[in-house]
Amino acid sequence: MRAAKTVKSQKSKVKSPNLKLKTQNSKMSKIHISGAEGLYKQSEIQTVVKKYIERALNHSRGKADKIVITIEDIKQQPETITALPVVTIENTTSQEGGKIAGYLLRAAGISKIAIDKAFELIKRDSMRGAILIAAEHGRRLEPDKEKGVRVSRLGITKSARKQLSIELMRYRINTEIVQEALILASKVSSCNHVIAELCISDDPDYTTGYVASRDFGYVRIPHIKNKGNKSGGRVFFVREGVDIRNVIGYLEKKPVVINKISSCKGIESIDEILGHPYL
Ligand code: PML
Repeated sequence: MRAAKTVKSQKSKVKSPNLKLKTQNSKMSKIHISGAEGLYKQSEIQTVVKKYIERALNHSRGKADKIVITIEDIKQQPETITALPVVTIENTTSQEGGKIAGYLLRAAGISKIAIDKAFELIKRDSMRGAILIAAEHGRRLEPDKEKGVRVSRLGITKSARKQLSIELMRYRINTEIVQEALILASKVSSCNHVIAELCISDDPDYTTGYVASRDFGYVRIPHIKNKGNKSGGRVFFVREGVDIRNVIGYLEKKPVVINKISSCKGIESIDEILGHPYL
């Protein structure tokens, strides 16, 4: 399901080629409000579609004027995976949040140049799909830079969802946003060619982001950006030299379902998460 609304872009001052400031006329543009998807049995479709419609109509980001629902018959048997373990780090400022994300990504083996590039791209514009960056040289890899990569065909079994809710409830983080982000991050990290992921929400009211990797799981960073900031996105750091079509094929097309949950933790320090003092 995807929901969007049309808004008037505000008048803005832009620099014309001869460097004089001029005012642009306001334009209409579409903004993304909500998106969700899953793998379900045929018998569950009616209930799920109803839930998606309710969600699109009552979203905190505003009322959708366009909702698109697509139902697709998936023939391929899904691969089953275990969800990443969830842990939360404590931080108070976005500067600190950015530094923590950087430490974790460095510890996962991502170069500084690739990390800086990821933050620069996320700050520059919010993309619907994810950005792929080569973990060492920091080159951008996805062929369609406008669209990015849309992680699709992912789900969770009913019993695993129940177990996940129990785990997340222990730390008072059992929300749809956390569950869906974890499902996505678990599929992404199950792709052997992806080393780590950085996610910053594009919702201006949601300041929690995460760094995920097979090495240390799904690490939530509560203040990775300031409230009111609309920039956000996902970056997947990919091993150098891999066939990028295979990576995109797996992320977009391979059906993957979570059938096991890892035990989650509450708040931990970066040293506890990494298992050794970082500095
Ligand atoms: C999103 O807006 O969908 C991304 C949310 C990422 C963080 C979720 C969490 O709180 O763990």
